[in-house]
Amino acid sequence: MSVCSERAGFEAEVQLCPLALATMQQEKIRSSEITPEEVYLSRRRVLRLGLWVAAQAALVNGCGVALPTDRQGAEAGCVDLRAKPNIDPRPRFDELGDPANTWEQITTYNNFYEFTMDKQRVAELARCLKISPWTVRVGGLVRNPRTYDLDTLRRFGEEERIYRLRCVEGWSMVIPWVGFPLRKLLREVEPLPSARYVYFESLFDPQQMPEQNRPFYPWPYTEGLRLDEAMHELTFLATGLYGHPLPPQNGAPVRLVVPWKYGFKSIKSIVKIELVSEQPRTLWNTVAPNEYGFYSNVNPTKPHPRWSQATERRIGESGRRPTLMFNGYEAAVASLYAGMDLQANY
Ligand SMILES: Nc1nc2c(c(=O)[nH]1)N[C@H]1C(S)=C(S)[C@@H](COP(=O)(O)O)O[C@H]1N2
Ligand SMILES: [Mo]
Repeated sequence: MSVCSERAGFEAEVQLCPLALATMQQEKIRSSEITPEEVYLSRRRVLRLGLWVAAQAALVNGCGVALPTDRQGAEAGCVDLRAKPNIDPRPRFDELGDPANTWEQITTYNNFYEFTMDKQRVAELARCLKISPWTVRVGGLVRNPRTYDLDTLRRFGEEERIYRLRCVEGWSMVIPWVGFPLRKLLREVEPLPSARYVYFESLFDPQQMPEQNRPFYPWPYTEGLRLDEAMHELTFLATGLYGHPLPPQNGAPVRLVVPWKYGFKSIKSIVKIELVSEQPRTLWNTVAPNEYGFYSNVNPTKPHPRWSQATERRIGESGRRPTLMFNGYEAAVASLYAGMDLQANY
């Protein structure tokens, strides 16, 4: 299936962001409640829609909106979006037999709100993200606090994991990551007995990340796991994709992947990991605690307050497929939640 048909599907998708939804529904909001930011956003949305329609009419490239070449091409420190990486052509499948999504699909439909809420513009806006030098500071309640650079992270080895990624918005992909289990790193820093949670922080750099200059979200992007979740064999730190280094839009140079949880738990472009004793604050849980719980395990029987989670659209497929409990990883992870009420602890 081509990228064109995906664009059509995109319109049907719900959006993570409660603010964006408020914008779309603003006719329903009394005008006195509309802040200048919301009005601005809605104008931009209208403008963008206009551009999209114009581009469709012009049938640029047969289907897509062509980027001006200066936003695609090679310059120092930027990814050349026209250069297609050399990928081993053998088909890849997840353990349920579903084919991996293509490089093209995985790198052109992204959520990375520091850059934009427009999934199809993340690649373009993130392409000059400076990923070298890069350090990840690991500290808090550990015996051996340590700052890792990319070379020292590579010592943990590189293996491929083909995981499903299920976004809370109701779409999914199968992604062949490269990286290593987070627990290898955690074992090296040696959590103290008082450590019960792991806190993660993304890069905060408003010069590079335009949305961080706006007041909508409590930047930097933050996430958290219980220590036993973080130590689980499936919990992964990815540094690559399809055998290549991670592109900026997918969270270069290093991002978390927690395949049984909604995609937003898989925090990108990590600069800090801290072992802590109390459940840490996370961006989405701070913005809308009733919509985005700390656990956020994929659960088709627990609807999001604004939409059902029973089905999903696999990118590249038409129609919807049932969503699986724990995103299909139930046998591996259900024991982490033995005795827990999963409706209350969402
Ligand atoms: N720092 C940061 N991490 C993030 C996000 C984000 O906006 N910022 N989006 C999350 C969401 S909602 C999803 S679905 C996944 C998307 O990962 P992908 O673009 O590599 O598919 O990244 C997650 N990690
Ligand atoms: Mo997501």
